[in-house]
Amino acid sequence: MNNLSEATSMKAIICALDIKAPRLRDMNEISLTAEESAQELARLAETLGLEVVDTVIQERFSPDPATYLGKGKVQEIAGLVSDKGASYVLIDGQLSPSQSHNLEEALGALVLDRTEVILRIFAQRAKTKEGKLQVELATRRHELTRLTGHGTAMSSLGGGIGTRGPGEQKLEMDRRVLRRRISQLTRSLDKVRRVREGQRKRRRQSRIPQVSLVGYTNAGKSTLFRALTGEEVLCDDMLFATLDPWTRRWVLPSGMVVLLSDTVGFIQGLPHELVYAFRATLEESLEANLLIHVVDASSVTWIHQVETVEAVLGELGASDIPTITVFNKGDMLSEKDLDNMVMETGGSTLAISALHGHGLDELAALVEEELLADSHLVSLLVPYSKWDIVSEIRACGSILDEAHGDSGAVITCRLSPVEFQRIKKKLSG
Ligand SMILES: Nc1nc2c(ncn2[C@@H]2O[C@H](COP(=O)(O)OP(=O)(O)OP(=O)(O)O)[C@@H](O)[C@H]2O)c(=O)[nH]1
Ligand SMILES: [Mg+2]
Repeated sequence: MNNLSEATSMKAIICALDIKAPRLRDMNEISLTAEESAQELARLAETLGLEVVDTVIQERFSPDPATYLGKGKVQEIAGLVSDKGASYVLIDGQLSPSQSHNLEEALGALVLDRTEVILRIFAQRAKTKEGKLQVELATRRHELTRLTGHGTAMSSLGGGIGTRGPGEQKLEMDRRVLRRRISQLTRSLDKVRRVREGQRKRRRQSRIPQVSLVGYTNAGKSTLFRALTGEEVLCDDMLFATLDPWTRRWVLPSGMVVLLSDTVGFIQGLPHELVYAFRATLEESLEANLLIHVVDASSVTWIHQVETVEAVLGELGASDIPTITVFNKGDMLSEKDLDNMVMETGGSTLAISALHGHGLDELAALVEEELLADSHLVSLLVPYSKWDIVSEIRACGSILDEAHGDSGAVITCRLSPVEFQRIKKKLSG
């Protein structure tokens, strides 16, 4: 893989194909227009610290097997590269090793495809030990797939039939080194995860309901997390500001306590290597009683973003978790447009502005309603001598009425069957 430090400038040209054959448009059937997708790649480039100096979109029926873009287009871009002093050409698609190699030769610039751009952002942003290990694992796995490709392409370098040429021997060695590193990384990750497993167990035993924020990158998950928990997490107008998950207590206005998690955002074309490497972290965040799917209502591509998030959640086996959809950044839209969005989407849906703190009480009420969906209305006589039980009821249920007498109060509340049994036991014990 190329190294950022090899580049002489931070200028980049974005290139995309507008594929006309519907069958080849997009394997995931999520069809942003070529322009929208290229704009997103431009934002990814900026996140990486690059300056986008031009964008070239070519209409074709399918990618060129040798150079991805058409030969004439490649020449045109080579001219742009030298005119604009660009050191990078970013391709909004996935390149084969030979396409990547041929393009670099023809363009005289470092060529990165979408997967490589995203991997580099993750590498730049990972902070925790686990995050760093996961990113390196994803990167090495990606490199291994690339080497395998090169191997086939270069096997003709071998001396004769049945012998191995120097090129192939070197490749075999590179592959071995990569495989060794991959298994080392996997072992280190397992170790880190065993420690987390302990924390996770304790959390599960505490029986505090878990609520996770999910959504497309830059939708406003961390801003909402900060607004709800008061935790000073990084919120930034860049893609993938958050990589490592955070969990904090969120006390709802009613007194009910939940554990809220903020996590990494999704994006279309998220490299499989990354989903694989981050699987454990993601699955942990997604082991929730309830998801809050944060949608950037101000984005013109919000529908595609919702589809992407739902597809990744499906891939991670989290489709069945009850979900509240919040249309965030409501401050940037008219009330009418927001109402339409909420109405069209249906289900548990709400418009909010995390930045301005609008709609947060309504969100809390909706969260409580969802979490207590399987609860029953019950009455419990709580003696004043055991009054601390009332705060426990408040933390796991919802108190509707208190009727005070001489020695205690009758508490009318909503509790899940499990919590009801637990509280009843405490009262009689
Ligand atoms: N106008 C407006 N901007 C918002 C709102 N919520 C978040 N933002 C802005 O959107 C940008 C992204 O917010 P984040 O909270 O970092 O988004 P995120 O979903 O955590 O993004 P990643 O961690 O990168 O996936 C920031 O510039 C926020 O200030 C909102 O309600 N209104
Ligand atoms: Mg974030």
